Amino acid sequence: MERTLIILKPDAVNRGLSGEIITRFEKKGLKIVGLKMVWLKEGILREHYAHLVSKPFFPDLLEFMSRSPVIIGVLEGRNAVELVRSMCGVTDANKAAPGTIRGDFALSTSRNVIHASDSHETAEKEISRFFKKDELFDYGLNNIKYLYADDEMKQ
Ligand code: IDP
Ligand code: MG
Repeated sequence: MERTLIILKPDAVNRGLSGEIITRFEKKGLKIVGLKMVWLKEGILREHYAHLVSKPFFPDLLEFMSRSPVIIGVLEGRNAVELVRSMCGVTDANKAAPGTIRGDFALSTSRNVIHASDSHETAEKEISRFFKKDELFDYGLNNIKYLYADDEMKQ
C-alpha cells in the first residue's frame, strides 16, 4: 500500500492541534507507520523546500519551520498521497474547503498547520529524508478487513 509523509508544523504543535489532526487520519483508516517529534534545522529545511528558495517568503518559511519542534509522520493506505493531500486542503488555508484540515484549523497561507507529500515520488524522497528504516514499522491492523475489500488491499 502507498505511504506518504506529513509534518505537523510549529503552528499545529504550539496551538495544541496535533492530536486532533492525527485523529482525523486514524479515523479515516490510515495506518501510522512512523511518528516522531523533531526540531528541524536550516539544512534539512533548505533541502525539503528547495523548490521555494527563490520565493520572497522563503526566509519567513525557514524561520517559522525551525521555531519549534514539529511532529513528522508516515501514513499508509490505499491512494494515501492523494487522499492525505485532499484531507489537508489547498495551500492557502483561507481558501481551503471547510472539512479539510487547513479549512477547519487555519486561515493563512504560511501558517497552514500541515505539510503533506504531493506525489508518490516526492513521498518516497521525503520519507527517506526524515526517517531511518528502523523508525518505520510493518505491522498488521486487526481491522483491515473492515477497511478494505480483498482486491483493494493489494493496491
Ligand atoms: P503545499 O504545502 O500546499 O504543498 P507548497 O507550494 O509546496 O505548498 O509550499 C510549501 C509551503 O510554503 C506552504 O505550505 C506554505 O507554508 C509556504 N508557502 C507557499 N506559498 C506561499 C505564499 O505565497 N506565501 C507564504 N507562504 C507560502
Ligand atoms: Mg508542497
